[in-house]
Amino acid sequence: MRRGATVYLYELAWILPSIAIPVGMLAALLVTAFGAGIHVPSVAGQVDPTKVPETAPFDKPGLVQTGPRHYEVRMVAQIWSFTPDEIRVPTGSTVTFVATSKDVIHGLFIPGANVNVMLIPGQIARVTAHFDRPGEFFIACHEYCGIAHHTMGGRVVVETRP
Ligand SMILES: [Cu+2]
Repeated sequence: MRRGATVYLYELAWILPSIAIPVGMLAALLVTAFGAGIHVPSVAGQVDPTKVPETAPFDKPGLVQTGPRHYEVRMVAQIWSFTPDEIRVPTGSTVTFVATSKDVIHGLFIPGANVNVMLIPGQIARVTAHFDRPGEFFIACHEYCGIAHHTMGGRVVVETRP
């Protein structure tokens, strides 16, 4: 093979994957986002962060039953606690967390329950989890929010109820 042709083949061997890989990634993104409907938990609305205690549904934080084995938690995060910080639901519950922050950026992370969102002042986060087995799930703030960040937590207690 002539030298010029070899260089051309090497170049082609690099150029083709460098086009194919991003195109493949874009295709995977489009298929999962629009085909499979997979999205990151997104912003579910806005709230004035200085008026959280007066604004529904955060004026009455807590657990609300919305249907058989369906619950909604209206949750407010502030330095350095969650309100409410303990939630009790029966096994097999579907729980939607509607949460925001009153002050700085916090996180809402429940390991083992597929809950992982940022709580940004002014934004409402909405995320749904299923609790199919009894036990205790730790609620953690996983965005560093100040000197007592490590003490900011809570728990979801999934109880066996008839
Ligand atoms: Cu925090």
